Amino acid sequence: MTTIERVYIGMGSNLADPAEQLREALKALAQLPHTSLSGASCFYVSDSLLAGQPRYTNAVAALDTTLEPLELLDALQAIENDQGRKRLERWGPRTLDLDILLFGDRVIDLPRLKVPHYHMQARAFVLYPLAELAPGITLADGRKLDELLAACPFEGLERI
Ligand code: PH2
Ligand code: MG
Ligand code: MG
Repeated sequence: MTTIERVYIGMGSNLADPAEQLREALKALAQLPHTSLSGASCFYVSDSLLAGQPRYTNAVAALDTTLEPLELLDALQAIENDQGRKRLERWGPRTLDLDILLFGDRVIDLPRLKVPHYHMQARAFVLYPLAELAPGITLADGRKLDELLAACPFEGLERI
């Protein structure tokens, strides 16, 4: 039997009209095979974690998919590439970043993919949009979203 998994994708852009990049990416996510786009959060603007970069626009999307995690990762990287992502430096500015935050109840520890996404607990631009789509959720590793939110101030996020 094929399992349909609920997956949350963190989306970010800080180049070339970021909000438009996220809108384009949502259209591309909706076209993925064996996948439906089940929801999208509002868009949020915040300073980059790295000084000297343009501000980011971020959002979270919810997918229901029967793709396997690495198949989905390949598909997300293809969308990033289609939207002009250049992999020049780690954490460099980017037209589009699509990160698998949560993949059903799975904990994944592969060289290419760690889920739940590393550092998501400390990133308001991930936690607050995720909470719009999945309020009260418990992560696959047992952490509660509400507790992560309580430790991560909304400060610095601007909802657009
Ligand atoms: N992504 C980064 C570095 N800094 N800052 C914000 N506000 N949003 C991001 O998505 C982000 C960042 C590299 O992944
Ligand atoms: Mg990222
Ligand atoms: Mg990424």
